[in-house]
Amino acid sequence: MRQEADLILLHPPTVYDFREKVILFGPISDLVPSTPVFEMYPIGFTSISEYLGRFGFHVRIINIALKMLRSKRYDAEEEIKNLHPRMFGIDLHWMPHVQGSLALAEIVKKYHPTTPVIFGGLSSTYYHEELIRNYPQIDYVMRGDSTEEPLRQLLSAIKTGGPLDQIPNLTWRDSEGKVRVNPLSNIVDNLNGIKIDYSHIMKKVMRYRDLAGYTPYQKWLNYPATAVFSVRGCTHTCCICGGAAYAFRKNCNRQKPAYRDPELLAQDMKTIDHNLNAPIIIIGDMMQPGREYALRLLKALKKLKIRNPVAVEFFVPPADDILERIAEAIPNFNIEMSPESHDEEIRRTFGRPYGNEELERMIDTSLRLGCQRIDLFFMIGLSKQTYQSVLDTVDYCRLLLERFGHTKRLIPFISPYAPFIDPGSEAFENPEKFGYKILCRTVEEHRRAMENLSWKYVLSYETKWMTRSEIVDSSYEAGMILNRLKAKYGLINPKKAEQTERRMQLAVKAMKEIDEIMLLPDEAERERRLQELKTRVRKLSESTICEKKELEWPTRLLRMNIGWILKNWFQIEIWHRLLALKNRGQWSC
Ligand code: B12
Ligand code: SF4
Repeated sequence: MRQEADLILLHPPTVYDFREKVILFGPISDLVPSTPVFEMYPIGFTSISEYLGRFGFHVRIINIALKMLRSKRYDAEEEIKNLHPRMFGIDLHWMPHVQGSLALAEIVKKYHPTTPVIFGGLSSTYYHEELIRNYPQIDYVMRGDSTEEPLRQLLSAIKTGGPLDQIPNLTWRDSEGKVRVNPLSNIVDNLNGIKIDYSHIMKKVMRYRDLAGYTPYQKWLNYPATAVFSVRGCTHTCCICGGAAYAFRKNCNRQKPAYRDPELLAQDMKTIDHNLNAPIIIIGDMMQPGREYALRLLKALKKLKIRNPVAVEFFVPPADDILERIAEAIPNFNIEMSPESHDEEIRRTFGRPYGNEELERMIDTSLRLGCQRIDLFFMIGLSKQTYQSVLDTVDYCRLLLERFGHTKRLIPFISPYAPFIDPGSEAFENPEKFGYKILCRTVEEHRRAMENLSWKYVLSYETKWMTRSEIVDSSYEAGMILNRLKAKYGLINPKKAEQTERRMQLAVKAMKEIDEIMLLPDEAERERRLQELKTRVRKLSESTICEKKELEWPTRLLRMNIGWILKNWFQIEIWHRLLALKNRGQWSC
């Protein structure tokens, strides 16, 4: 069989096949660019592809979730059937993909029983033994946050039939069916050898003539937001975060974060700036590695004259002089901040050690310095948070808008922590300490939860202070009040606000209907009523409690470097033709 790639990385939808099912996903993805199908693939797919490419391995990425989303007629099985790589990789990075990842692996095995299937990502790392033991469609799990080099070693071993027991980070099943867990010893201590290279992706799009397969999320071509990574790991431990210092230590054997040198990070941004006039988000707080790091980054950025809108995130409000340097270095800067709650005790219990005074000082200074926009994210479902406290958070947003709303540059958001509590987070491991009750523990429990009809039943936790129903109800109530506040302060136009409110009302109604339908004794009648709800439900799961467009940072007309694309397209076309001739025996080197 001709192998067109050494490794094909497939990104699944959360639920396979979501197009056939009735599921009211609710506002689980309102604050990320994806739809509830979470079609965005892990950014690590691109660093894996670039790294393995350096060693002559061909890697292809196919965003199955996005292709299914784009067209009802797209047949994922048919596409998979016609692929013939040396190995398939499927991400189970985010736990909400658990149903989709396992189903996709089954399809791969149905058509390619002898081709190995590897899983990877943070959730796979946490559940590696359970995955290998209970799911025969998975042959390997590559653990850890940095799998580029171990994957190279695995592909070499597969190619040459070499042994697997020396490959770091690998969990596998041996010929006797025994689960083998190799040491998790490949832990990079900096990100200087790992590249997120958008030009590499553009070349691959052309190489495989598959734009949809590489598109990160549904609306990317209209609003191509990009990211650069300053870090893997984190210095903080927010109690419900599966990417916290605590979780990385236990799960990925990472004792401290790995950073990318600030000058290289600035250069990554310049490359994006050159090819795409797209907003760039710097993932990771630049203050995390220390003040010196932030100053070096800002110095390099100032020199490189980045014109794109840039969003920086802070875990703790930075000092005023850092904000001043940011304003000098980045003409169009935006800030992302997640205070989670207005209540300082709740915020501290969550793991964010700062008060409202510091937060407001940062807002005031940044707006004065010309910050284009500050997004503030608040969350529902926190330790010590009651229903009333959720409403008080919205009231705090009102106070903030009274003070800063005239600038139209402060945008508060509120959304539930959903659908799952992160496996590996401190609250998942010690729920009683934080007042959480965990409703899903195993892979299988999470998988089944994803198949529930509405997000109330998908939620994998409740707290000592709120039941699942209260988390759901307070999410809609808080969402409605905040939506009206945004209209009042001119952050969204009144028509959009009306539409969002209407969607929320319909979602509340649909959830009640689902509850009633589930009580119907007759199965056929239940199925009939559910099918009736299907189309309505799909429309209600996107931009539920806020409009997705609200997440977009101010930008000039988006621009792509057409010259660059055409030049590469031309080179690749010639290459394809020569290859075709070679395959027909008319050309050889
Ligand atoms: C940046 C980020 C995002 C970005 C995504 C960028 C991207 N496309 O990857 C955005 C903001 C969009 C995002 C969204 C979400 N996120 Co997020 N995110 C993060 C964050 C802050 C950093 C992730 C990171 O550093 N990745 C770098 C490394 C670890 O991953 P990577 O390079 O992509 O992949 C490497 C390995 O994981 C592995 N790997 C990954 N996939 C595969 C597949 C195979 C086959 C193999 C072999 C290896 C492999 O190899 C890669 C290269 O070495 C973490 C928190 C943290 N500090 O880690 C949360 C985190 C990963 N996110 C999380 C969650 C829950 C989400 C959402 C589901 C939240 C929501 N409800 O909306 C969504 C999902 C969106 C989607 N898929 O469409 C949780 C995951 C917990 C869990 N185990 O489920 C985390 C841990 C913390 C958190 N609560 O935010 N997120
Ligand atoms: S939520 Fe907290 S622990 Fe998790 S990545 Fe962000 S700052 Fe770090």
